[in-house]
Amino acid sequence: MSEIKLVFTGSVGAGKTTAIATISEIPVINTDVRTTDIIKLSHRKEKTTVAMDYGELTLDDGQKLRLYGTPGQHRFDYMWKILIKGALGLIILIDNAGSDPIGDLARYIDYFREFINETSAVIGITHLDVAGEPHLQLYYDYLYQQGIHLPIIQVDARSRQSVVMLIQALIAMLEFGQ
Ligand SMILES: Nc1nc2c(ncn2[C@@H]2O[C@H](COP(=O)(O)OP(=O)(O)O)[C@@H](O)[C@H]2O)c(=O)[nH]1
Ligand SMILES: [Mg+2]
Repeated sequence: MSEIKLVFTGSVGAGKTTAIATISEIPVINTDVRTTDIIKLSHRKEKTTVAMDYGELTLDDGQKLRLYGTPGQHRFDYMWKILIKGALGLIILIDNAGSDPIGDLARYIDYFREFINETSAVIGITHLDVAGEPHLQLYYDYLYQQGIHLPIIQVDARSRQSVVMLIQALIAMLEFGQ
């Protein structure tokens, strides 16, 4: 049975931990701690991931997905390098309700540029139900300026169907060797 490692990364509060928990068929391993315990986060989150999330999902064809979530905060970015090793695909989640979502995307694209060029990635924009702006077109404009062609998909990390669609888009790209 083949196994595929996928990594979820993206801004704090975008929904990485939730997305993995929503689709995982095993109880997720997660290293969330209360934000007040580690840092005064000026954010609406009670908990944040300090090391990683881990879950698993078996597709209909028997392929097993190993799902890793990175901590969002840049102060833990040493974990990003560790988690991305051996990964076949990257899912970048961006919180559309954040203070600078396009800037967030820019930072993750910059950090993972080499990986994206060598393998594959999809971008999921969350919280569009609570923040309609910026429109997806602005994200496309940014990628276009960067000469990067990746799918950008609206996603709600709380919805299994929504997260599975995002993953299927990534798998399809892997199969086409993009
Ligand atoms: N309204 C709304 N809430 C979402 C969406 N996606 C995730 N959330 C919520 O956002 C919060 C932060 O998610 P979390 O998974 O901890 O983010 P992480 O920091 O990326 O791991 C949780 O309360 C989720 O239920 C979305 O599309 N819309
Ligand atoms: Mg998290």
